[in-house]
Amino acid sequence: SAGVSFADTPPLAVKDTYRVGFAQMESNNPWRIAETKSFHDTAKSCGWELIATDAAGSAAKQVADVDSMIAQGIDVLFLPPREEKPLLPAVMKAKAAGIPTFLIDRSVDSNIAQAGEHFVAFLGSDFIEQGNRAAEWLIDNFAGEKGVIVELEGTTGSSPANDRKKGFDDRILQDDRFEIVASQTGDFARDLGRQVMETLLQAHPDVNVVYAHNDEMAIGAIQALELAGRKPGVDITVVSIDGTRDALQAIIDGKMGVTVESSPFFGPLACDVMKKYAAGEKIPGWVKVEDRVFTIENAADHIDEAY
Ligand code: GZL
Repeated sequence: SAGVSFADTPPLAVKDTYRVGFAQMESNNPWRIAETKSFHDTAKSCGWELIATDAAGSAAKQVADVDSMIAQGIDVLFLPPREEKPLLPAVMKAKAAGIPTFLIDRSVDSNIAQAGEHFVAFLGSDFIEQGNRAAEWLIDNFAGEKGVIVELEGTTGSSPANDRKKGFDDRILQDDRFEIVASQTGDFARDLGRQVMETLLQAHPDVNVVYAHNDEMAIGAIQALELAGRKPGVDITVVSIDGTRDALQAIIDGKMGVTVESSPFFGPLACDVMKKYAAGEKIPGWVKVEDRVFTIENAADHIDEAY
């Protein structure tokens, strides 16, 4: 959208310090931990009195955490909604309480809630584009005659899982060398990714490509493959998203082909956008984060900045 009309989203006064709600969904992987640290590291320089909660993977608890922040009184809410539909009540309650909300790293069901109306903006990557780029790398670099793909999906009902699936599937199926024989959620988690990969490997021993919606599941899949005597990077191609340290190391070790970056460092961007909004600047409904692609050509150059 062109920008936000302030009549629709609550105003935010320019202050020296802001009571800021940050309702994190979980802390079960390096990506989440890096994002939370980014907000804490930004708080002092941005004048935030940070009220941070962790919903331990429960959308319902994340909604309850937002409720309690509203009751405590916050000036602004930064919310990474775990799932597109269950977090809608949190967005609606914050708006009703006159609290400007910025969605961080994931979004909510856009049929129900829109930027500029129910929340100020979504700050995050283009997950469809990330899926496209993962598919494009595979199309350009897969040497086999036939690509038999197993897909490890992220958290069911989350915008990155929905859009990374859409972006990848739509693109890869344009190349008739490829077939997706199974697609199942590993909830963005390493151990579940490993378990799901073990099961799918039994059912599809001919698999020679794994597409994981995030590096944690990709690393879990690599563990499963090696336990089964397969050679990731040699007899099976692994394609992933995020850009964690372990993934960059797996690329350097020749076990993973590519990881499309999905940066977790939202603290500084959230500060910048919040201050612009308070100063009366128009904020686009989607503040898009640009991502890089990490392969054997550049993984070693970026591993020191990785999380
Ligand atoms: C992406 C973020 C995803 C990461 C996963 O913005 O929502 O959640 O890609 C994380 O690693 O679990």
